[in-house]
Order: sequence, then structure tokens, then C-alpha cells
Amino acid sequence: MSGFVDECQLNVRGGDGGAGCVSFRREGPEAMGGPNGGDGGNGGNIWLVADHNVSSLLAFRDHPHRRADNGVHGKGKDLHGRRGESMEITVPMGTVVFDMYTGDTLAELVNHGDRWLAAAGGRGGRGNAKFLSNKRRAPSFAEQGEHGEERWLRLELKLMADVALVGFPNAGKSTFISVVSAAKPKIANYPFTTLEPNLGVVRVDDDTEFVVADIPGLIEGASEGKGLGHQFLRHIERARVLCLLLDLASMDGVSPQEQERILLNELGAYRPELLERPRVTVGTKADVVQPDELEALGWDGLIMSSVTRQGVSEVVGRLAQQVHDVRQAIEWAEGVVVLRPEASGAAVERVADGEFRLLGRDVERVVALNDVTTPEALSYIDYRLERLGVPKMLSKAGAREGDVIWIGEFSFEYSPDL
Ligand SMILES: Nc1nc2c(ncn2[C@@H]2O[C@H](COP(=O)(O)OP(=O)(O)OP(=O)(O)O)[C@@H](O)[C@H]2O)c(=O)[nH]1
Ligand SMILES: [Mg+2]
Repeated sequence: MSGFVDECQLNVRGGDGGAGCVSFRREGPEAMGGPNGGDGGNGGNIWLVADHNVSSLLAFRDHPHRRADNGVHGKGKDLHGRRGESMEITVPMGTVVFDMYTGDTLAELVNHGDRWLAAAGGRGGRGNAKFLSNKRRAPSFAEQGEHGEERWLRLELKLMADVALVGFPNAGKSTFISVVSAAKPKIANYPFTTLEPNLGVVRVDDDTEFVVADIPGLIEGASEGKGLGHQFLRHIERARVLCLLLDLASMDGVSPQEQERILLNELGAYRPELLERPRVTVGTKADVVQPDELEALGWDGLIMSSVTRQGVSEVVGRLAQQVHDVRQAIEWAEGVVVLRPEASGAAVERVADGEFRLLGRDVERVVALNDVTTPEALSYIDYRLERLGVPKMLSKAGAREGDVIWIGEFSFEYSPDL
């Protein structure tokens, strides 16, 4: 059962908006009546939604593309097209979303139900009925639908455990989680039995439960990437409390004090803050060490045995206390953080001598008409650009009479009295 994928790429694309329609009322067999072309429907949005039933990013590994439905085109007789259905993609709690190209953090979906708009559907185009005005009695153009937003995302899952079990390979981490929770990880008497983190819920009483993560064993050099160290340290980073398990009966004869020193060294080398995390340190396999051996080891800390259960409830109690304290102290779950600025409005960019490009959703939308060749469509474009303040921006940017101005595929000649 290998299903733990903690990083993946995802390509999302909102649905395209439907096109607006050009149509006229037929009042008699001959006469052309007023415009009655309906609007296109908006394209569907794509949302990422955190869901506690989802535990990995596995679903995206083989199928990284998600598309929402397109909006339906408008029709005559003022019939508006239906909007495209929105899509909700469920992700595990603790999913962090990055822009794949820039590496910017876009959102963090922490709690069940947190949602983030990953790709907006395109707006539907307006039908010609919407362009009726005193001057324009029979508008012969309509807007095209807008394309849905598209982007490549990188998702990373940080486990949301309360307690991370930290220890050398074979220290008894999986055995411990199997006796305190319903988790049934593989247990064996050799190092690196656990290759993927396991989560278990420890139920202390009706009001108290916490989540423990059994993390694969760390070795010296983990902070430099040894033994998949970085991946596992990343999970440890997200836990509120650390539980260090030190093998009192180490096969290699490494003393518990030495294990503790090495583990703390690796944690600190990875992130110094990890040393500030509350932690509970305990010697494991107490059933196989005699009191005199324990004395010889010089270990006077907590001890437990997952086999005889000696000391287990005390360790669980201490962990529960620490988790409780941390939960009180910090508002861990801040919810959704959205850092993405909306790309709207208008901007001017100089592309060459005598050539400028207008950027931004609003200006691009102005020229997204089904037919930009008719005089009335052109006068509509002038009017809209004026409203967006484009002539002022162009003159500020140094445009002169006769310069070429681009908007998408569309271009026109600049004249200051536009
Ligand atoms: N006698 C005794 N043996 C134990 C105890 N806890 C674990 N063991 C044994 O120690 C060995 C390793 O236990 P695991 O729980 O697989 O250790 P781990 O820390 O998860 O190891 P990795 O997954 O390799 O990092 C197994 O043979 C267990 O049966 C204990 O309390 N007493
Ligand atoms: Mg294990």
C-alpha cells in the first residue's frame, strides 16, 4: 500500500466564456427589429478545497490536468447561454499551493472546507442586445467569450500532525504508533522499515485526541539530504510537538544520549526553530534492558516499552499536555492565505520604437468582439478605451501620432485625439 505522494504538479484551466450573439428581432416578414442577441454564459471556475477525507496528492500524479466546463454561447431571442459548471478539486488538509514557474506561495489550505479559486472561468461575451444605445440603434457586433484562466501549480503536502515521532531507524516509532492509535504500519527489526509517513489518531478521552505522525527514521547527515532526510524533515517541521524516541537497546550500541545529540543536531541544522519546539524525549524498548544496564547507560529520562506498555500512558499524557498547551498558545490554523494579485485594469508597455502594447484583462476584453472591422465596433472600442483612461496613459508613456498600439492580436494607429 504505497500511496503517499507529497508533491505534485497540477495544471488547471477555467472554462471559456460563451460568445455573445448577434441577432435581430424579426418584426414582420421583412423588417429588421431591434437587437436581441443573448449573452454567453461564464466559464466554470476551478476551486481547490481542503477535505479531511483526502489523504494524499496521489490523484494528480497520473492525471495532472483539470478543466472546467465552458459557458454556452448566447442565442437569438435574448437567450443567454448557460454558465459552465464549476469544478471542485479536493486536496488534503495541509496542502500548500505554489506557482510552478515563479515558486510564489499562492495559498495554504489548512482546515477542512478551506477553498481557493485556482482558475477563474472566462466571462461570457455580451450579446448585441447589450450594445444598443441612442447612437447605436442596430449594433452588429457582440463580445467573444473570455478564455478561462490557466496556470500550472505545484502542490506540496505538509502533514498536519500534532506530534511527530523522531528517532533513528529501528527505534520503535512504528511500534509506538501502533499501540497508541489504530494505525497499522509495518514493523520489522531492521532499519528503514517505514518509508512513508503514517498518521494515527490518539484518543485520550472523549475530549482529547491528537494526531501523531510516524516519520521514517533519521540518520546522521539527514539535514544534508542523507536517507531522504529532507523530505522527512519537512514533515517534522509542520508538527507542533516533537517526540524523540531513543533506542535503549540499539543494535549498533549507540547510547541514547548520543542518539539525542545527533537528532537534535540534524533538526537544528535543518531549521534552528525546530529546537524551540516543545518536545518529549523517551527511551524505548525498556523491557529488554535490565535496571543495571540502564544505570550503566546513564539514562535518567523517561522510558517506556511498547511491548509491555510500561510507561506508555505517561508518554501519551505528556504529549497530550504539550499539544494542549501549544493549541492554546497559537492560532495555528489561520485559514486560507491568498497572495495572488488580480490582473485587471490596464497597463502600457513600450515594445519597440513607435510601438506600444496595452496589457490587462480590461483592455484585452475591449477588443474581444466577434467583428472588429465595422465602424460601430471601432467606435465602441474607442469609447471603452477612453473610459479606461488609455489615451492619457499612452500620452504619458510618450506615444506620438502614428505610433502602433497593440492589444493582443489587434492593433491600431495612435492619434492623440482618440
Ligand atoms: N522488545 C521491544 N522491542 C520493540 C519495542 N518497540 C519496538 N520494538 C522492536 O524494534 C524493531 C523496530 O521497530 P519499529 O517500530 O519498526 O521501528 P521504527 O522506528 O519504526 O523503524 P524504521 O521504520 O525503520 O525507522 C521491531 O523489531 C520491533 O518489534 C519495545 O518496546 N520492546
Ligand atoms: Mg517504522
